Amino acid sequence: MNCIISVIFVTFTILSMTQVFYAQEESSDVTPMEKQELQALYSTIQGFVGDSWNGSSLYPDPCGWSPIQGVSCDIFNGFWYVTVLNIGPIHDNSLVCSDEKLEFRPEFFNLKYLKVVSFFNCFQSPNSLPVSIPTGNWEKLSESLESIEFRSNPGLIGNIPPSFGVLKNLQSMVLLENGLSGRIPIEIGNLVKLKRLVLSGNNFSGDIPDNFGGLTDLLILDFSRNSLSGTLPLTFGKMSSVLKIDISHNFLEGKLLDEFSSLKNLTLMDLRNNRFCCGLVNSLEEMNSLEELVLSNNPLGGDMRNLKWENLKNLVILELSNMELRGEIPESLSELKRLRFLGLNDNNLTGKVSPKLESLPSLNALYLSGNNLKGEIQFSKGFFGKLGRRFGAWSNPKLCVPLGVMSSNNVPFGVKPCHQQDEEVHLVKSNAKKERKVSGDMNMNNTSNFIGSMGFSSSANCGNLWWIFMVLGLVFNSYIVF
Ligand SMILES: *[C@@H]1O[C@H](CO)[C@@H](O)[C@H](O)[C@H]1NC(C)=O
Ligand SMILES: *[C@@H]1O[C@H](CO)[C@@H](O)[C@H](O)[C@H]1NC(C)=O
Ligand SMILES: *[C@@H]1O[C@H](CO)[C@@H](O)[C@H](O)[C@H]1NC(C)=O
Ligand SMILES: *[C@@H]1O[C@H](CO)[C@@H](O)[C@H](O)[C@H]1NC(C)=O
Ligand SMILES: *[C@@H]1O[C@H](CO)[C@@H](O)[C@H](O)[C@H]1NC(C)=O
Ligand SMILES: CC(=O)N[C@H]1CO[C@H](CO)[C@@H](O)[C@@H]1O
Repeated sequence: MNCIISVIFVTFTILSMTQVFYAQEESSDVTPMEKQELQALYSTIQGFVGDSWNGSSLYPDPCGWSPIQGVSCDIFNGFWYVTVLNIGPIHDNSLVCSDEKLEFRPEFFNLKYLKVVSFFNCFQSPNSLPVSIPTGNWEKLSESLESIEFRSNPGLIGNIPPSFGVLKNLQSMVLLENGLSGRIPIEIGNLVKLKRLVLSGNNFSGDIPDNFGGLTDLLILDFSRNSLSGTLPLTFGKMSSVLKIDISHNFLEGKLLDEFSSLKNLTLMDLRNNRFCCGLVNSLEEMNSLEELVLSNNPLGGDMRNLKWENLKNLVILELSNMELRGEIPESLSELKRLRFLGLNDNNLTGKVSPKLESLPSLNALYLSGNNLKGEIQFSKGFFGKLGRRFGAWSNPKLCVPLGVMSSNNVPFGVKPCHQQDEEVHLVKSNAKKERKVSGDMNMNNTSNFIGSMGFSSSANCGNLWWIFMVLGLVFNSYIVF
């Protein structure tokens, strides 16, 4: 018995010894790593996760048999080098930043083959432990670095260092939702290989530099949710390959550019919540690839009919609310067969609502509220049914819906029935005393409809309750009268 156990034990020992030997042989012969590179990696990580992290004991062979989550390596000239460094809680066993002292150690810049670096949820305390992006030494990474990302780091403050301009192989710069501020350095315009430039959700201020037109490979430009001001640089039109431009939620002003017409591949343009003025420009209708055009909340003004909307055949979302637009809603909108969302609310649009809009096969949200539209909305019950609460037309005093729709389950919120209006118009012509009386009665008889139109109609159970409210209202009214 004992003997068998011993034999098994010895066999196991021999087996595991071979394995250790084999592993050591592999790590020394097949995956050598320069000592300087190894130390640079440990020290860099320690700067972010804290001194208690002992890399050499936890991960003696980080590019070989003891990999670190978030770190990748590659072989150059027969040695392993770190190419990817991701810090932050992405996976369960990711490197997580310390909540005490955090720093960029100078050794970070010795990782000379570093291609991709990212910091997510790392620098958290803008008040007690703010950290800034180092200003020097980036030239050491200028050949290698292709992607740099700081995302959700409220404790990362200060400016974008102008020395980022040396990172000439950079293809992606994402500085999303940090505490960064100051101007966007003009040097960023030198990074001609950039495909993605995201500076959203910081507090950058000042102008957009006027040399960004040189970024001819750029696909995504997102400067949204900052404090940028000034006008759009004319060179924007030179970013001919760009797919998405989002500069919403800033203080940008001036005219929309004629140069937009060169942006033939643009699928998204979001300029909402700025101070753009001076009307819709015809260059908009030349961006044939546009799928989403969002210009809302700008004092733009102008007449929608000046554009050939039918040219924007790919449009899926058209959001033009709160822009001081005048004139009638152009019928050409009904040629945008892919349109799913049309927001024209809170403008000064006049005239009738074209029944042709119903023919848009994909439309499932239509907002017309807060305008000066008039007449009968000639959509079918089925259309109102399809849109439900995604149809808005309230606050158009002269607009009404046919009685037939009023009796259905999808009475549009806050729009009165046409019949009542006609009655009133008719009654105005008869004597005033009678009118007031009769019209008062009529209003009472139709109150249920009015309430229905305020959006409560769907809850049939409330019917009784509303009746009680109406009776109470009657009593209350009589009380006041007497
Ligand atoms: C880290 O671990 C190594 C090997 O286990 C040990 O020699 C060294 O003293 C440790 N360093 C620190 C700072 O604890
Ligand atoms: C953003 O920057 C502007 C201009 O520098 C400043 O006035 C404003 O207070 C800042 N906003 C925040 C939220 O820090
Ligand atoms: C626009 O997109 C097309 C198709 O994806 C591509 O072939 C073309 O090169 C792009 N144009 C520019 C200017 O990048
Ligand atoms: C809307 O347009 C009408 C008619 O052009 C004009 O009288 C009115 O002042 C405008 N309202 C606003 C808020 O601009
Ligand atoms: C309102 O309803 C009452 C009771 O059903 C009816 O007597 C009255 O004529 C109606 N008023 C009008 C204006 O139709
Ligand atoms: C839907 C509905 O009941 N509407 C009524 C509103 O009041 C007028 C005149 O009193 C009636 O003819 C409608 O039937």
